[in-house]
Amino acid sequence: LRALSAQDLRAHTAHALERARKRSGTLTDAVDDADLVTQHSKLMSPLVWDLAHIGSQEELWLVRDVGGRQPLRPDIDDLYDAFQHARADRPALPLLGPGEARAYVREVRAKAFDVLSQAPLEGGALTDTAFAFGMIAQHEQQHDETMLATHQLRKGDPVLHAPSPPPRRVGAVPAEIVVPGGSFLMGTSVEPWALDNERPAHPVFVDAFAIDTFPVTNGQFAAFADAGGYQQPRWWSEQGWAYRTEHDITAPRFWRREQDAWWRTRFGRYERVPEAEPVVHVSFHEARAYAAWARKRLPTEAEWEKAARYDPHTGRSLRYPWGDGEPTAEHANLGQRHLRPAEVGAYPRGVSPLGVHQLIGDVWEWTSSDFAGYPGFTAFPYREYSEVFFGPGHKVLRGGSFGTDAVAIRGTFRNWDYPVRRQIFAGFRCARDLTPAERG
Ligand code: AVJ
Ligand code: FE
Repeated sequence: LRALSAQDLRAHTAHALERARKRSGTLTDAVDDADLVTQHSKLMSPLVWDLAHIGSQEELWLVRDVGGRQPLRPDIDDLYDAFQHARADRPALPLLGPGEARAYVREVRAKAFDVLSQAPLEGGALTDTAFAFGMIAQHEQQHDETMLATHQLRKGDPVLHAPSPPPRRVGAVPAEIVVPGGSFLMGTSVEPWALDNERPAHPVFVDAFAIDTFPVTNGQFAAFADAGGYQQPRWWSEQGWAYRTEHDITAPRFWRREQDAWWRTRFGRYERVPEAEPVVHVSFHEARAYAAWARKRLPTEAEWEKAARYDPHTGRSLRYPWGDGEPTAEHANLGQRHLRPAEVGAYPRGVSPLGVHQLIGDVWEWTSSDFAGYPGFTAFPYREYSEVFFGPGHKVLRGGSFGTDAVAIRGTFRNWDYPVRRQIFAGFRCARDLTPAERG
């Protein structure tokens, strides 16, 4: 983006906004109006809330703040302010109906494009204006991923369709990769659309460690469940065990045991759990318990980022594991192109310089780190985007899932959630300290 002319940056921005809107349309047109206003889970908003919220944020940031235009619907600001109403309470609000919500987002978008046509975007400079458009494209895509998670929670026949992801295409590779000790540059100060919590770039020392080449698979996770892992407190943290017990959790969300096989529901389909795919819909607590059972641990956020970005030949940190170029269908399973994670080994071109696979796409990966600001963090555009979530209550997830659009993922991108959440497309990979012999 930094190398683009103003005209090209405008086109790139318009394309990102249009791609997001096309996806919002797919997710909301796939079901009828009654379904759009239904709350499919207490954890989620009705789809119609997400749709109008997307429009409301775009009105606030692009039409009013950047464009300095008159408000379209100041009367509904409060309804779509995520901090004013918990998800569980949103269905009871006097929300815009499906037709009104669709008309509203269309009107806002027309005004936003008008603002874009006049916006000063000199040479792709890292200006607040250029950032605001990128942030809005990411915001819509983030809510699209949330709406996709709502689809996974709804009952009924399949309404979303997509081709299968590619099969395993790599040959024999080691199960773990050793990441050398030393300092690397974490975060970014130059990525134009990076959010406040990814900034600034700063050196971090990481001790040598080993990380799994692939995310943990369903087959591996089933072995933990079948070995009684959910029944043995010794693998769980105290908090994790209390959560497991209170909710009587015995398998990943959406799994069911039938005689001697695991089955799952996936966007309205009922199918055998495929062994070679990364496990998805596990909480941080389950990920941590599996890692303990496997005599490993979760990686810290810094370890994950070093495994993903550090190039030992140059000492540089790359934008993505494969280099500085934008993600393509050959690099990673992103963007809801497929409605499932791909088998491990499906993306040889996505490998990091150190040899770690599928860090981007497929499943979000839980890390052991609490969400916190980097040294020198400054909230932007407002404290409520990231800063109010800093602290031990939220764990960081990295890498994006099959439901994350390319615009909303980077080697530096940080997601966060409560350690009990598992309706998101979250899995994990393990790491471990080196043995004295391995250290040499
Ligand atoms: C970064 C995914 C945790 O969905 O709550 C959406 C992104 N922020 N609207 C979320 C977000 C405001 C956020 N996550
Ligand atoms: Fe939002």
